[in-house]
Amino acid sequence: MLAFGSNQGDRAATIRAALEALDAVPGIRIEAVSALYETPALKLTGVDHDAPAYLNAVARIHTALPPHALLDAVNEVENEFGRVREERWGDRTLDIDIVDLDGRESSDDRLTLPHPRAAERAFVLVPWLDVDQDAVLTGHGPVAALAARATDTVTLYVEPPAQGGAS
Ligand code: A4P
Ligand code: MG
Repeated sequence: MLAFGSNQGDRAATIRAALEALDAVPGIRIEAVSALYETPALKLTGVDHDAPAYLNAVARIHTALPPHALLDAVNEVENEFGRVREERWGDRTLDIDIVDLDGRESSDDRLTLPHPRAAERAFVLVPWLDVDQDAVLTGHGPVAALAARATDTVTLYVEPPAQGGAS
């Protein structure tokens, strides 16, 4: 499962384009995508209602790539969409996290699986339920139970209609 977050620029278009770019990578197939959710920015200091809100979504993937090759691909797509790493948990055009890879548990200096902060984040757990109601987060239990416990707020995002068009 991959999680997408954006709070800068055209957030929905960026997430959609990132999904397409990942699906085009040999060895990665996007199998299912959640709805988009709008969520207040979580900073290291807590929820920041003054920062631009995020759109978050998750996607179920099938991949033939080993975990670090998948991380490389994900990082390339982040860079392609203008991500500049400044402040940790800072505003960004695109963040892609590997939430879970077939229940694998591992950790090194580049990659921790499952993602260490997924278990308490409604902005990951709620969209995850869209694509798999019975999902289980390795080491933490059913995603539905975790989502019920998470305290951050997520609101289903409905895209505004495109401007112009019919006259
Ligand atoms: N890394 C280790 N494990 C993983 C993994 N499972 N998936 C390493 C992806 N990356 C992983 O990430 C820092 C390093 O984590 C990478 O070099 C990678 O090798 P980063 O993307 O450079 O920096 P970051 O995202 O700012 O830091 P971090 O700690 O990954 O933050 P999070 O946990 O990703 O949180 N608020 C809302 N509402 N919605 C959001 O989506 N996202 C964040 C980022 C903060 N606040 C948010 C949201
Ligand atoms: Mg990250």
